[in-house]
Amino acid sequence: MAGKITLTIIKPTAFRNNNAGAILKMINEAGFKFKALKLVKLTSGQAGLFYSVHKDKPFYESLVQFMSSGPVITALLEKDNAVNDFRTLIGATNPEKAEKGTVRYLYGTDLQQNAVHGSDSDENAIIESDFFFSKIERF
Ligand code: IDP
Ligand code: MG
Repeated sequence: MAGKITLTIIKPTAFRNNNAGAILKMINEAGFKFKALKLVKLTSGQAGLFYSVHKDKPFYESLVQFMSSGPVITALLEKDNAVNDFRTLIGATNPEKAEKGTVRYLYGTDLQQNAVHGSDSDENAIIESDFFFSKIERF
């Protein structure tokens, strides 16, 4: 059975461009509940750890640099079928290929600066939630 949680990050450019409020509203209106939420600035070490599955990809260094370039909002979200429904809400990785009306279509500026992260599996949703949130930060 599909899990009920997923982890998102509103990436530095989307936050800097004042799109966080609109994105959080879309997330809420799509039926996700906030179980945890905070504003943080990652060090490059922390961003590197978060994206370590991509460490052999050509875009890794640049991604790590980008993700540690400014504050981000991260949230633990709850909904039935959370991982898949959230990826539908945000659209394809490349904003140019994302469906109209999706978060990445609306707020992504390029393949790297694509506005938001969304977990890719139930297993990674748990790992990523544990990366950001302690027990007393969850509701
Ligand atoms: P996802 O975020 O849709 O799950 P992943 O393949 O897991 O996509 O890639 C993680 C992040 O790395 C993407 O959201 C994007 O910011 C960045 N990225 C992915 N592929 C490329 C690329 O080819 N060039 C530059 N950045 C990329
Ligand atoms: Mg991914």
